[in-house]
Amino acid sequence: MATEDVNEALGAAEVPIESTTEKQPHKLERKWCFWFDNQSKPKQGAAWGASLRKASTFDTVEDFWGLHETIFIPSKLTPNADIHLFKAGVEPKWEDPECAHGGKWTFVVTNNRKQALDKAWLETLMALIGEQFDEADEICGVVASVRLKQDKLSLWTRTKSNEAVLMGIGKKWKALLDVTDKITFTNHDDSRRSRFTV
Ligand code: MGP
Repeated sequence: MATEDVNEALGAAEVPIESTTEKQPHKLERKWCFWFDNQSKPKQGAAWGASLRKASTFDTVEDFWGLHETIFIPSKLTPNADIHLFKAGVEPKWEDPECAHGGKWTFVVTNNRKQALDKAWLETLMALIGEQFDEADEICGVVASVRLKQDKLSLWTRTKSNEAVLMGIGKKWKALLDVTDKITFTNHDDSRRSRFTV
């Protein structure tokens, strides 16, 4: 699918899940949602979140692969778009009660950008839906942010203060990504505060 088609498809109604097999599907431990936010043409005066929308919910391995392979690949997006994979019932917003007291680990993609971004994204998705984190209950979801200067992935956590949980998640994620680059943690309160404009 071409980039324009992807963006158009994601901007339309809820993305239907095409059944990929007639065999008994493999149920995931929990339900997940893909979200999408294309801020490349923001409407003037629109509040943050105006273009954020839930794209698809799934709870089987087969549906995950069907969705991921057809559309949810970061390198196919235009700059200033975000794709999210969050637990069903959790919105990818600071305001969501599950996220409100948390923060995010961020991995900035520096080398070989698009390929590295897609690889890191897929590794992270598989680790999440495969429940590979010991602290899985403390994770809200992950965001891939496609930007002109540098793409990044952010793994959102429920807590901003439980150091043992945060370090467990951060170390595991870094090992899964198999990178030597530093990843950094920011709590959502700091993200809010550091962005005042007049
Ligand atoms: P961002 O997209 O998380 O940061 O937030 P990034 O990607 O470093 O910045 P960018 O300029 O490259 O996009 C960017 C801005 O979006 C924030 O400063 C807020 O104004 C707004 N924003 C982002 N998030 C995740 C939220 C949110 O959850 N709630 C609200 N109200 N605003 C948000």
